Amino acid sequence: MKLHNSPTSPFVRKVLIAAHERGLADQIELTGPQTMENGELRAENPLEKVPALVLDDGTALYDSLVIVSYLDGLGSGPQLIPGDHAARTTVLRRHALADGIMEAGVASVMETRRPDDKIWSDAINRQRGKIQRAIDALEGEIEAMGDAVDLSTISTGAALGYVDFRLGDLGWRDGHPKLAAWYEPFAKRPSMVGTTPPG
Ligand SMILES: N[C@@H](CCC(=O)N[C@@H](CS)C(=O)NCC(=O)O)C(=O)O
Repeated sequence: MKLHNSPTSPFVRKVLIAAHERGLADQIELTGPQTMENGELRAENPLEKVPALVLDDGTALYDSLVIVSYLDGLGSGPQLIPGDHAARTTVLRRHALADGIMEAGVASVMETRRPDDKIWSDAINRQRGKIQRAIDALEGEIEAMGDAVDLSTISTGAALGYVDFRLGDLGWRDGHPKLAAWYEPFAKRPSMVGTTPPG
């Protein structure tokens, strides 16, 4: 399998953490970010976004949730998306919170990369507000998430890792002691350590 990737994308990291947890990391060949520039990614994912996983038969899978769902049916290790309807809905809802942090985080970082006279601080603050409210919500959920390794906790790890990487000034640990206490050991899992964005 070939994964169109970027070393800094939190969505790619979500997929790679899932691959590690399912024992599949060594079956995935990373393309490197150049396929975002040279047209290869666009040819395989019309949305031109990473991650996109290209299977050995040429089928391309996107986006990150679909790829994690695919990996969940391969390999071994903890089941990432429960089969039970109620449990699956809860995991997907919590995944949506974490995914929303990633989306808003990436959007706010992209906004800062515009030419100075085109940066719109209201847009940045709107995205930061989403991140802060989602982190507040996760503070209320994290005890129930416990030490599970599933789509919701993997995504939460990837999202908080991205906030540390790009938005450290948010100081997300302040006022979120339960989430901070959960993240500390989770961030030491080999799947997290092995997928840390370049410093
Ligand atoms: N919903 C998508 C989001 C993926 C995404 O936004 N990827 C970003 C990198 S972090 C990207 O490829 N951006 C390029 C673009 O939007 O043109 C997923 O979960 O895979």
